[in-house]
Parts: sequence; structure tokens; C-alpha cells
Amino acid sequence: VTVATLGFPRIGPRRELKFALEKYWAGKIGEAELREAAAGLRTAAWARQKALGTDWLPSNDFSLYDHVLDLSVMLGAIPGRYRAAADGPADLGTYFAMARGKTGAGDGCGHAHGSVTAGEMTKWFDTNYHYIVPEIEPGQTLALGRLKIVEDYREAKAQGYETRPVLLGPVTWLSLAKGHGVDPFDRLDDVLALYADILRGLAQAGAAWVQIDEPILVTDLSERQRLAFTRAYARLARTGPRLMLTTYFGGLEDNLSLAAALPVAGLHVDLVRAPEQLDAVLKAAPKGLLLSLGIIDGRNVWRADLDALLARLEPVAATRDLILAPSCSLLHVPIDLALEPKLDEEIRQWLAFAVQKIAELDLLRRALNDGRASVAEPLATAARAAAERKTSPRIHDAGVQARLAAVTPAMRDRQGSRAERSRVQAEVLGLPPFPTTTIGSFPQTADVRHARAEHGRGHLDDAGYEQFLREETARAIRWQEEVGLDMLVHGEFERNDMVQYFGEQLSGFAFTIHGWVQSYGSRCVRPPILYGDVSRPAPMTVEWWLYAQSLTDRPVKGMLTGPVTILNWSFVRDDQPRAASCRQIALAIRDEVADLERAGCRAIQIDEAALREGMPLRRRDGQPYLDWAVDAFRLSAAGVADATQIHTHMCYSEFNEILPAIGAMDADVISIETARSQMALLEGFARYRYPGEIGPGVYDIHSARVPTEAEMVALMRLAQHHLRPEQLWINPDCGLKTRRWEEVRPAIAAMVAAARRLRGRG
Ligand code: THG
Ligand code: ZN
Repeated sequence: VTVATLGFPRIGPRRELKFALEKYWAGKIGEAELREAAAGLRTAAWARQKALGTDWLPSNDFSLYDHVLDLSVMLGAIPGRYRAAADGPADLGTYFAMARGKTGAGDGCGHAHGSVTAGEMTKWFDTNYHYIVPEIEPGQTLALGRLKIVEDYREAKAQGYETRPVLLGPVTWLSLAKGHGVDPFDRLDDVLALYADILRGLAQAGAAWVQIDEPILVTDLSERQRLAFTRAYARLARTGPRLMLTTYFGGLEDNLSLAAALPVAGLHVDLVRAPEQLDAVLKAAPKGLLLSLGIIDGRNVWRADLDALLARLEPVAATRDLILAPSCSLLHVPIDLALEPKLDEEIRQWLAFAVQKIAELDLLRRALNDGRASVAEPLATAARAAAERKTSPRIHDAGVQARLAAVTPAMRDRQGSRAERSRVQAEVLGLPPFPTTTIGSFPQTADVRHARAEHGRGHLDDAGYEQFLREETARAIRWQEEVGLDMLVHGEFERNDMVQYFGEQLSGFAFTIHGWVQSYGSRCVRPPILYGDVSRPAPMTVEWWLYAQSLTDRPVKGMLTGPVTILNWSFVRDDQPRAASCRQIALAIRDEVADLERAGCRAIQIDEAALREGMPLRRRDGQPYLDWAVDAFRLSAAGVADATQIHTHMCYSEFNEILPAIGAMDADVISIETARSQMALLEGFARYRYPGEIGPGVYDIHSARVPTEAEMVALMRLAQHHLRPEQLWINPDCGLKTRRWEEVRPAIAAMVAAARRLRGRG
């Protein structure tokens, strides 16, 4: 029995990669320094994993921005708009242009000379990691660029580390790719020829094995994808190194026989998401197939129940050779629990971050190879922790249970119909046609982040920090009045993150100091850890809302994160269903909604940015998920009077398949991203006859480009093809926290001017 890891966090224990990248983008360091920082992180990761007992070390799991983008660049899938900007093979400038776009001369005055839009970014399966969507244009040439994967393999080897390079497989890459009018699978053979070259290059460099990731195998596959698997692996399996076909994020199910029949040398399966598949996998796997069992959760932070795992593994290990591994790459968990000195001691006993997970694998291997007695003491410690967690009073709160038991169906329903609500809300709010608003956050400037950091370090006291935040909020309110927005927001300067902020104030959640997880590129999040029954000891947002509203006569929206999004962006309990945890959070948010309303708030936005991405990977699981997710949202929102306007917001999503669910949420107003898709999204809303009010985003906030008034008017005219004018709001397509004021000021001014122009037309 040996131990493998499938990938290690890239960002570094102190987010070294983030800081190096941001310095490089700011022009403060050069390419050589950036590459040096990256190489240091790779070396440290190999050394660390080796020291912890990893037999199979990964390479090429590191990326400067995104591993899917790395592969696209390696295959030469570089859309024309970037080729114009660079001659020759893709350099670092092209790579980052694809990742982040590029602002060229003329940007800011609304023209786009030299500016290039970034590749589309979307969620990696059901995680909170975002990859850059591969693009295949008609007539796209594909040709190998720099073989980063071979370079990284050699780099490790030169340092004395024999590694198993990680390569995203061709069928998953093609499945994720967007073909502009062409089916990416038409290019299968071209892509396979390049993969064969990559594999030969790795073989020449000395690699004996390659980890080829095909997570698409845990989804519902089309016939074309299935055929592609057979064709691809017939071609690749005998090309060079042995292939460890790696699946994760779910069970193989109906794809098991397909996967087991591929002529690969090894198969990795996820036994955390799909523990029940072990028997079927053992039966389907030919004796010669090396099995890698993903038994330690790469998606969550709980310590494993080692005794239970050993009971399951011992009989298997007696009959065949095994690799023990995390279920998936450790990219999705924080690096090291040892960096959390402030974490509650009892809760710490229950947790394992990336480093601790590898130690668990090491322990399991020893127990299997040398007998449990050889590791009796650490096993006993783990068992004690597991037992204590099951019965801890920290987890179980009778008050919360009683409240849940008393939830009635009526608590999920608003009092009046949509039409009635709309009428009283119009009366109370007195907004003009095409009302303007923003999604909630304003720029998190260096000043804001600095003040928060100083406060965190104790260099700025509570009163000083509070004073700073008040001034920022007051400035934001004044500016919104001046620029002429109709419904204001307080700006969220006090919030680090829309989930973490609530996690820090709710009971049942723990939070970390260094528990960063990469979200995209240099951006990270610190997911709160939901360990126990949830309640809200005190109002969380009312003071800031009251302060902001005291400064203006215009309505200020109350800003909350919805229960589904809090759930999806947290590490959640594994001892009860997600639906149960979600309902508890919903009740806590419901309390906050009630307090905001009592304080006089007339419009409350409950963001469900992550509702769509929480969709399970298998179609059959979709509707049950939507049922409880929508239910939780309604439970959080429906306690208000008809006159209180409930808003919600959803981020970049393909909504069409979930429109009935969005309708069922019964929010009065929804804001969505549409700027990039030229309002195409609205067709679906129109076809479905969405009954509520909608703010289709007219300002693509993911780009530094400042849109013009004319562009936004044009977008709203497009919107009116699909929806009645009374339904429409005007807003950016997401929060503005990642933008700079220099961009936000002119963009919002143009947006308000666009609204005025539309009103003039009547
Ligand atoms: N919060 C959480 N998850 C998210 C988002 C979020 N997932 C999807 C989307 N939004 C991802 N976008 C971002 C945008 C910005 C940042 C992170 C994810 C970001 N992070 C700061 C950074 O990396 O410097 C750290 C923020 C902090 O101090 O906590 O800016 O909004 N949970
Ligand atoms: Zn958004």
C-alpha cells in the first residue's frame, strides 16, 4: 500500500503566490522574480508532501493562474483576439491576457483600442474554484506551445523528487471547452495527437506514470463523450507513461464499465462522495488495474474516521495492491491547521487541513502495511476525537432543534400576491421608472483592506476602525446621492467577504486566520467552518444599515447573504444532510430580515450568488436540491410585510434550466449578470414569463473597461424586447468590490445617465 496526493494547494501557506502575482501585475516585480517565487512554492510543496510520507508526488498541479488555462495554452488553443496582441508562441503576457483581459490605450474613454476581454471564467464542477473556459474558434489551429508539464517534471527531478505529472484529460478539456459555432469534439483527433506528443515528451523526460484527470466521468455523459473516451484512451494508453485515470467529485455509476474497460494502468475513484461504489469498482476493475482509493475528503476539513476506514480497507488490501489518496486535489482545502493558533481547542481536534490529511493517509498506510498495533496511539487519538465530536454539546443545540420542529409551511409564503406586493412597494418606495441601484459592495480599496488588517493585528482599536468605516460609508452615501442613484447601498466596507462576515457572527460556525482557499487566480476565500447547530445571537447588519439610512432620505437596501450561498461557500457538517444545515441558516437569516424590517428597512437584498453552482453534478439530483434550496430561501425571506421589497442577486450563471426555481424563490426583484451575454439570458426569462422585477446587469464589473451610456442604453433596449418596462431595473451585473473607484465613478454616472435617457423616452 502506498500514498498519493493528486494536487497540493498552490497559493502558499501565507498566500505567497497571490502577493507575487499582484506585485507582478502592478509592475513592481518582473517575470524572473515572479517565476522565482513560483518555483519556491513548488519546491516547498514537494518537500512538504514528501516529508509527510507521500509516495506519489504530483507535479504540474501548480499553476500561475489556472491549470485549465495552462492546458489550453499548452495545446495552443489561443483565440484570435490574443494572437493579435502577441507574435510567436504564447508568452506570459498572452497567458495573463487570457486570464484577466487587458486594458489597452483608449480604455476609460469608452473605446476599446488594444483592450482585450478575458476568457470566460466559470466554476470548476461543483467547487468554488473558477477556471478559464477553453475556447475553440472555427478553424482554430492547435499546436503545442511550451511544455510546462515536462518542464515542471524535470524541475522536480533535478531537485531529487520523482513525480507523477498531473494532466487534465482530453475528454474533460473538450467537455469544458466552448466552441464558437463548432463542436469542440470535432477536434478530438487533433487534440489527441497533441496529447500523444505531451505524453511522449514526459516519457522521454523519464516519467513512469501520469495522473490523467477526467472528472467529467462522474457526470451524465452523452454518447459522443463516451465514444470519445474509448477513442482517446485507445490512442493514449500505449503512448508513453502509464496512465492513472483519475476521477473525483462523485461516483462513476453508469460510467463505471466504460472507465474500467479503458486500457489504462490505474484508476482513481472518489470514495468520499461515493463510498458505496467501492464494491462495484472492485468487481469491475481487472486484477492488473492499479486502484487508487480516494478515502480522505479533499473537499472538506473534517478529520477522517480512521478506524472505520481501516475496517473497510483491510480486506481489500489483503487481496490487491492499493494506493491511498485524498478524494481529489487538496486545492480545495486550506493548507495547514498548525497555522491556526486561535482556533478553539475542541473544534481543532475535529479538523484536518491539507497537511493533516496527508498525515492521515500516512497513518492508514502504516496500519495496513505493518498492522494497526504499529500506530495504536495515533489511531486511539483519532478515535477519541471522532467520538467526542459525535456527542459534543458544542454541536447540538436543543433550542435550534425546537425551532426547526416548529417551522410551518406558511412561514415560507409571503402574505400578498406578487401583484399586491408590487403595488404597495411602489407606493412606499416612490421610485422612478427604470430605477437604478447597485448590487451591494463598493471598492475594497487598499485603504479599506489596510484598515481591516491593522484592526486584525490590534494596531487599530475598535473605535478607530469603526470611525474609519463610518467615514467610508458616509462618503459612499454622499457619492451615490450626488451621482443620482435611486436605491442606495451602504457599501459593505465592514465586510471581508459576503460569507465569512456572516459566518463570523453566527453560532455554529468557526473561522480561520490563514485558512485560505484559491477561488480564482490570485483571489482567495476563507470559507467558514460550519460545525454545529446555527443560531444568530445578535443582529449582524442592522447597525450599519441604520447608520447609512440616517444619512439619506433615499431608500438604502439591507444587504444579506442567503442561506444557500452561506452553505455552499462554507465547509459544512458531514454529520447531517446539507438541507438540514441550510434550513438552520435560513432561520438565522430570517431573524436578521425581521430585525432590519423592524429598524425601518424597506428593501432587503438576500444574495444567492451560489444557488446555481450548488447544483449537483448529476441531473437526477438537481430537482431535490432545488426544492430544498428554494425552500430555504423562502424561509429566510418570507417573514416580511408586503410593503417590504425582497431583492436577490445571482452571479454568472446559466439560469435557463433553473428558471422555475428562480421564479419559485418569489423575490420581488432579482439582479443578474447579462452584460457579457448581450442580454441573451433574458430570452429565457421572457419565455418562462418571469413575473417579477429584474435588473439585468448592464455593466460587466469583471472587466476594468468602463461602459458608455450609449452601450447601456442599447442593452436596456435589448432587455425591453424581452420584458415589460415596469419589470426593469438598471444595475451593474455584480458587486463592485474588486473594481477601483476610478472605474466605478464614471461607469455608474453613465449608468444613471442611461436610465434618465430611457425615462425621457417613456
Ligand atoms: N465570496 C466567496 N466565494 C465567492 C465569492 C465571494 N465565490 C465566487 C466569487 N465570489 C469569487 N470571487 C471572488 C472575488 C474576490 C475575492 C474572492 C473571490 C477576493 N478575495 C480577497 C483576496 O483574495 O484578496 C480576500 C477577501 C478577504 O479579505 O476575505 O477579493 O465573494 N466566499
Ligand atoms: Zn454577483
